[in-house]
Amino acid sequence: MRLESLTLRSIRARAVVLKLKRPIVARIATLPDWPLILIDLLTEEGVVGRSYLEPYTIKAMRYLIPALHDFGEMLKGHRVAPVEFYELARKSLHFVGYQGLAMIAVSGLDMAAWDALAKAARLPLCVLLGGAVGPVKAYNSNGLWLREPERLAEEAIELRDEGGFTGLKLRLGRENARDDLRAIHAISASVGDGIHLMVDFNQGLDLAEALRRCHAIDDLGLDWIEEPIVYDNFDGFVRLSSRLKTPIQIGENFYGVRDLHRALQMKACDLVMPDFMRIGGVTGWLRAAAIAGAAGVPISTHLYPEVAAHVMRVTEMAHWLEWQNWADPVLQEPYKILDGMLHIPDAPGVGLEWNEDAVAAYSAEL
Ligand code: SMN
Ligand code: MG
Repeated sequence: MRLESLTLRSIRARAVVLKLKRPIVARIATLPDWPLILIDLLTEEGVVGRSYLEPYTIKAMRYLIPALHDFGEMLKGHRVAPVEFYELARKSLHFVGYQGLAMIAVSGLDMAAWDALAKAARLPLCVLLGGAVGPVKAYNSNGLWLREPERLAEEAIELRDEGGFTGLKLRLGRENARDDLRAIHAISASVGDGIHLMVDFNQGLDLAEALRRCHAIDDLGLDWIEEPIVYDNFDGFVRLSSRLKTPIQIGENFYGVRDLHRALQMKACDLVMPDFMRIGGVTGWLRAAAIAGAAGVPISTHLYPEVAAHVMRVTEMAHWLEWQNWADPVLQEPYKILDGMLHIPDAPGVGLEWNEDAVAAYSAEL
């Protein structure tokens, strides 16, 4: 099959709501459920490109699904060309803004289009992008939420042993800073020295509090401190990064590549970790990764471990892949972790196929 013969027929977007094994308890929200939008990009030639979006709230799916269906109408009959789709879809929503929900919908389309293209070429996505199938270094982000510090010691061992991980992320931002310290100490003592520890405040602090609480954990050898303050306060992040020894990590709330560019120009952070539904899918990632590469800033991924693994294989300053496998219940072949490395299946595209029985079981009425 010649790639240019791939023609979009329609887009199908379905809502499912999964239960989390370890409910999210973060400073910003408590979430027992994990909603997903499953996207199928159907082509005239029979190839189906697949992606999913993780919009955090069930309500957000009410706005995103119609936008995805509108893209399908608009692009019907077009050759599947992800970069062109990206531009056309963005322009079609520019009156409501390039960021927020518009960017999330575009990102979902983009990831499905890249998957379709790689499937048509019968290549894993990372190979289509010029890389090779291989392992990707991952940390386990499946748990260590804001629970009682003493209970985290056992959970940390469980998480480490889920896949021989060498990195774990815990969440901070408890009412009392001393309880955060107890959590860090309990986890370090249980997993030992060889494990990298990242911490995430989930935007929970104001700047004054953040300065105080980040200084208090600055000598603990943490790999990074993530989002201590609200995501769009770049001036605040400049102050924090310039005063702390521990690297400041931001980026899961960059809406598009310009946010990353601006953060790096301002020296708002030491590390970046774009999220695929906000940076602009694969197209947005490739552009972001080029900027981080030129700036010499290590770049990690946020959620979407399957797509993340593929693009990390072609990312100059690839740092850590965030492993969380919350979409596994609806996947036919969940990705596997071995010795702390995520292994990309040697299959065409990204390698996402839906388990339709599970999709029916978790299907959500909106
Ligand atoms: C996070 C991810 C998903 C839900 C809540 C919080 C977190 C992370 O910010 O970086 O993993
Ligand atoms: Mg985070």
